[in-house]
Amino acid sequence: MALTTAGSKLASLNAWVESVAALTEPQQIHWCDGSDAEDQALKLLMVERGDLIPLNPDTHPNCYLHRSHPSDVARVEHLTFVCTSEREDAGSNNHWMAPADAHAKVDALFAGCMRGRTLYVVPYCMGPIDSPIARCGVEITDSPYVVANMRLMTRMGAAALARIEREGSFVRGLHSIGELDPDKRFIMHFPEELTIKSIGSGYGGNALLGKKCHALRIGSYQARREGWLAEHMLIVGIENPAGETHYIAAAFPSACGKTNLAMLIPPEGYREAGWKVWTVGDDICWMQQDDEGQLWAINPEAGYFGVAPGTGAKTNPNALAMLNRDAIFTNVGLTADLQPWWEGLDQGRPAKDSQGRDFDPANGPAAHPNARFTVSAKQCPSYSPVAESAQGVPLSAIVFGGRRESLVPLVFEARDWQHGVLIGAAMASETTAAATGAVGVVRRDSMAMKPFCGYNFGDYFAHWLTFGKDGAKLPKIFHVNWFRKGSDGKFLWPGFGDNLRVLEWVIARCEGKASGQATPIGFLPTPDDLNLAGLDLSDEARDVLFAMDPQGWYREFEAIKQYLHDFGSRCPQALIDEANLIESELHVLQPGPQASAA
Ligand code: OXD
Ligand code: MN
Repeated sequence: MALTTAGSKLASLNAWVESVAALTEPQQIHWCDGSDAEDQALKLLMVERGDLIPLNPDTHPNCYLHRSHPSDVARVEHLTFVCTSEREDAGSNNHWMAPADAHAKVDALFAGCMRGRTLYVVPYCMGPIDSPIARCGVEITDSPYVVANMRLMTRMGAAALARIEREGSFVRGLHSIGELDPDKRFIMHFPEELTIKSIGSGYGGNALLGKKCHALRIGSYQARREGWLAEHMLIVGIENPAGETHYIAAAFPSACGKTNLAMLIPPEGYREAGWKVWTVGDDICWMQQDDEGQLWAINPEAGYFGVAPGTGAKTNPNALAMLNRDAIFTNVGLTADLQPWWEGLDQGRPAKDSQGRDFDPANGPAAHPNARFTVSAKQCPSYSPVAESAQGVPLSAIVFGGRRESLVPLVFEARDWQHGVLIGAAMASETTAAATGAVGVVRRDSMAMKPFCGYNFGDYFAHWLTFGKDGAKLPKIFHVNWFRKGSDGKFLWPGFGDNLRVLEWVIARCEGKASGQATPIGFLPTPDDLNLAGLDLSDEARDVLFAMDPQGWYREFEAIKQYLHDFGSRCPQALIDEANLIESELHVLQPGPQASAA
């Protein structure tokens, strides 16, 4: 077995690579430098093996299609474990396995799994390479597809290795495609050891270990230990006509439009008036608090791993504009002239479906509902000029949101930080295709972190509360719902670019310039508080989107309290008290005998 490069100056890194090689028995080892030449060579190799299909060089230069195994198209939450010494530390929000058992289980699968294959050592940095908020890791993988994606999604290669050698510490991620067998698939996290072991899947969320595994599961654990926050949030800058930019971080569950919101194009009237939207990140946000309590945020990622279906000229023209060069597409359909195709794209026709069969609507959509694109963040036309800033961007607001067809109004604002943390903790949403399992079922998804928090949610809520120090210059917290449906089952709010109307109110509230009505669940705008000019909202939409239904919310708070109680003594009492207070205020508003009983 020959090292193709000299390894690193860090003995602990070399020793780890050697021990993994002894276990997995690769044919050769390649230390990735992240160069163009390396990337091109890997892509050539994958094309030769049939793992990548080059797309039309005229319309999509340097773009490729990858088709994954049909059983390997999404995250597998039931096979994802957080392996802390104490079960309680992982919490009921995670699947747990004792670390020794988990190591034994996966190491048996890793034994000899790279025979005949190349072991790639992928040093990467999550965040701008010179940012104090950034953290580094090394992924070992036997998948060149993973290497090519990691190069787009992280700062990968020589510069990251230099930082790792300087700092002497890094998160260890071991990945192998293994036998690509769903019965031998595990995504194991060992937060106490800053280690990840993932086998049996090549799907991004399971295999690009910098993303969900490091930046969220291990990252959230590191963040609690070190006093910061690692969140499943987009970061967007909204520039008003006066040239002032407010940064907003927003948490939505997977496949609820984070990428679209991060790249929003203002409606015509707003554009003419001079509003601009700047994309900092579309999925993950790491935040640190300064001495004044201000939260500063970076996007730890360097690219977008976005859901392709539904991305079109109306929903996300910025995304479309960045996808016509240097991109990797996974499980999309293909036109006859080798252009990528998915449902929601306004042009072209599919000739092949995501599995490479001749397209036949009887087989379902051409693109898999969780088909993805991977592309460098820099290709986004709205990429923020400060997205690479080492200190990050200062946050004015944090927005939580879910996919709720009933009850939840378009937008409301928390009274204070503690109430905001409760709003985040109580978040619920209908499930999507980003994870294997039933779609459309409402489940609680605190801060959109249910699949991603690397420790007990009770401790996580307590950690969030620690930022709410007296006098801290904290962002205001809001909740939005773009997905409310009317009696005809259709969405009541147009969404996409028009979401800026809601963000304008959010910013005006942060500046103390807009009014809101106090209700037990928080401050709500009236239709007059939002700029709805040029929108054709139905009477039902005007009634429902801005209303608070006390009876429905009373029932919701009973469920929220039950959910919090399920975390037992780890759930901070302050959140339970806050929920009790709101519930009693809602009780008073109930019609009939209940109200008089209050
Ligand atoms: C993602 C997800 O891929 O949340 O971002 O599943
Ligand atoms: Mn996500």
